[in-house]
Amino acid sequence: MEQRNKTLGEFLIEHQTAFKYSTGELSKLINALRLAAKVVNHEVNKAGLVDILGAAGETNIQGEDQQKLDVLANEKFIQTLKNREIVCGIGSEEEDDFISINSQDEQHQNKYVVLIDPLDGSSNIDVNVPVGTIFSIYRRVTPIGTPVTLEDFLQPGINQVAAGYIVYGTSTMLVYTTGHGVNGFTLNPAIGTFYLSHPKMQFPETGNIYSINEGNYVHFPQGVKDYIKYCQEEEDDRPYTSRYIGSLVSDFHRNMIKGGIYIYPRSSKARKGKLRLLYECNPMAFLAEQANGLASDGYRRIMEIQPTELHERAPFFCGSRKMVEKAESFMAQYTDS
Ligand code: P6P
Repeated sequence: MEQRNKTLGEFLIEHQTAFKYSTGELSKLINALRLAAKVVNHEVNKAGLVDILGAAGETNIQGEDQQKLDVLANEKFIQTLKNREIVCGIGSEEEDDFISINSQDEQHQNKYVVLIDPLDGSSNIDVNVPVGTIFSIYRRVTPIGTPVTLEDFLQPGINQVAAGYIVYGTSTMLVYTTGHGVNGFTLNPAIGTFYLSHPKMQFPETGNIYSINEGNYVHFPQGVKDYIKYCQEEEDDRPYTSRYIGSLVSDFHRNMIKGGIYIYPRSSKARKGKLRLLYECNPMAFLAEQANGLASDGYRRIMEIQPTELHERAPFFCGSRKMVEKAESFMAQYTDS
């Protein structure tokens, strides 16, 4: 029989025991995300054909116009996670507060909380640029059987038990980790099955791509300005190539395959940067470290930051190890930049 790629379902069964808390719950969780991903993928891919483009007329807590697909993706992921009776709480970029899921069943033993950015890069939707979903999974820290509290969500990234993203690009991929490396699965839309297409993904130790919105150059800290100039000098393997899609998941995914660094620093316009610590920086940092990369705020490991607010932001330097270390060396020259 010809050898074919493993399906996501087969992979989950094969690696069930590797998940240290597993009683099959992680598989149910990833399966819930897989189902929602297929539904959202279907909507994203037909966005141009039906009237779900354009803002939903509301703004989210971030003050950003909510695109209709944002709202739909948020509803799909929340509903699917609720239905699977594995999760006791959800924090979403599109929800002002966390959602507590209290089953009527007094044996309510759901142990996990999920933090999610249902559709990151959504401003790209109506210009047909890839967007993504980012998720981050923790075990609750408050007593099982009681309603979740904010404490269950404000955990440092080092406590994550799983994290990943779905990228709705030229092909739709689910990329995730449970702390045992990073694996990528590509959807065959004809049959609705994800196949293991990128086993053991790793950032090249260095690269020649830097991803940053240089339109904000004048507002950047001096350390970032110096690093950008370093990337542009004609020396050694430089100048590097500038690639910025404006969709974190897509820039991250390309950099993980080709080598590169993504930077969204703080600036005089955004004192803590733009990306959200809990449902963008931490899950991407978990993936980066599991793929031999690094993720910092320019000075310290992202996953060691103790969150204080559900929607707090953090500066983000992430990618190939040597490139992040080089950028940090420029930041270190200026204490208050
Ligand atoms: P800017 C999308 O809104 C996002 O959160 C990331 O996906 C993306 O990298 C970044 O913001 C783009 O922000 O300010 O450069 O348009």
